[in-house]
Amino acid sequence: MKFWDQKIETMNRKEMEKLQFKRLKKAVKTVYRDVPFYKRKFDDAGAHPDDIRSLADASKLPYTLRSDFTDNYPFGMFAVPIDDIVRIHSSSGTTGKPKVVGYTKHDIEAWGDLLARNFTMVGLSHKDVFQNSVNYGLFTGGLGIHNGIETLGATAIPAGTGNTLRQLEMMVDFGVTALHCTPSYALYLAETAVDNNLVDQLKLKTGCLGAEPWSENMRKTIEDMLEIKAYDSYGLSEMFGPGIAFECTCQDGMHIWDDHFLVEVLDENGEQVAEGEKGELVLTSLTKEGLINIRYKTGDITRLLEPECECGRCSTRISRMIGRADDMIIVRGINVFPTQVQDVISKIPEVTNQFQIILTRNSKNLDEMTVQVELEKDAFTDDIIKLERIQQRVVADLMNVLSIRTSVDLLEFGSIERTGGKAKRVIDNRAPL
Ligand code: ADP
Ligand code: K
Ligand code: ZN
Repeated sequence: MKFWDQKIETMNRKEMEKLQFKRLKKAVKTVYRDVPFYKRKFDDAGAHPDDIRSLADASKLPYTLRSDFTDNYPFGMFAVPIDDIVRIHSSSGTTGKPKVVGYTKHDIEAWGDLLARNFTMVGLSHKDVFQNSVNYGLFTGGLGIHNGIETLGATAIPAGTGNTLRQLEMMVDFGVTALHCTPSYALYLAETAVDNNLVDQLKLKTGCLGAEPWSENMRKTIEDMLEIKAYDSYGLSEMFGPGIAFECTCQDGMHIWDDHFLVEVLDENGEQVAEGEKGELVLTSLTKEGLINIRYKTGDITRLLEPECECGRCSTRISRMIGRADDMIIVRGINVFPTQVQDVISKIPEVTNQFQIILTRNSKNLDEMTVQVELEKDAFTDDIIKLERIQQRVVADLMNVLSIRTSVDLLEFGSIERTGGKAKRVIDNRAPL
């Protein structure tokens, strides 16, 4: 099967926009009527549901921010009474306080359906045995993906995180063909599989990896080590969780689903960017009941791509995430995204893809950036000259891309902590000025 929902996935622009407009009007009316927070927000901005006379009128509505979730903690953003909420999740809290999200029965079904659509897009079906190696707590990647696997009709293995060797043994014993986890954990699984000579025994063919930024080179490394195809999966709790945007088998950008979301990619002035340009992803929920977000500023930076795709789907398309706005660090006035560091080191064979950025301030109050990287096992040597050469290469390549001088620490293989959750890449020890 090529499509899960062919009609929607291949709907032409005009018809899709008609559907979006109908859903947008309903969503805006609902939040204005049922969510005091939105009533206030709209009133303050001089916006009213009656102003929405076309899809483009969405730009008259105020943005919703992450801080709105903390300000209305825990349930103040919900659009239905708690009686109608059948499940609560919360953001993993990578940055700041967690955001609490709620789902009606219909939301859970719609989310499962959306994930089944994505899984079908990368060639999965009810025949697959699908291991979900993320945390099953409040994090949406656990139960959320699980629900999608069951909706698809594949066999769900709720592996959770931890005990990596045991996870691999399970994959061998159960004949696991598909895996969901973070890219950094996939890399760790791959390292462990290679170390234990397990790769040949795996039946794994597809990885759905997401929840944190990763690079094209990291994809290649994971694909080569595990002998699989790996696809980028993007989502955020505020909009359901995973499944909002997903790569197809073309592996050239993600499809983002216009029937569920009004998609904007905005520049600093709040204008929609041209195709190929980057901006912040701003999303409006069109189908949700429990929690309806109007023009939610995701903080995630992406590039808007041309909508045509060889796979035949007609959705809006975006590039992999370049970074999140609040991940960006400013070092001596220069903007640095951790993904840029990942890109650089993934091209250097002697070091692994694991890294950590340590920020400090020197006695002259200037920022210092140290990048800790790990030597590959087979690059380990007592030869100081050789080690220095590797270190200098990392410094030089980082300098080329970032335009700032960094110190580089070469660590022994395995020194940087591998977790099943999102990797912590930046440690900012700079005292406030
Ligand atoms: P938190 O903000 O606490 O991490 P979530 O667990 O809801 O909350 O994570 C959502 C965020 O994770 C997104 O806003 C985005 O920054 C990041 N993310 C999710 N999937 C991807 C992906 N495929 N690529 C890059 N970043 C991603
Ligand atoms: K995150
Ligand atoms: Zn496609």
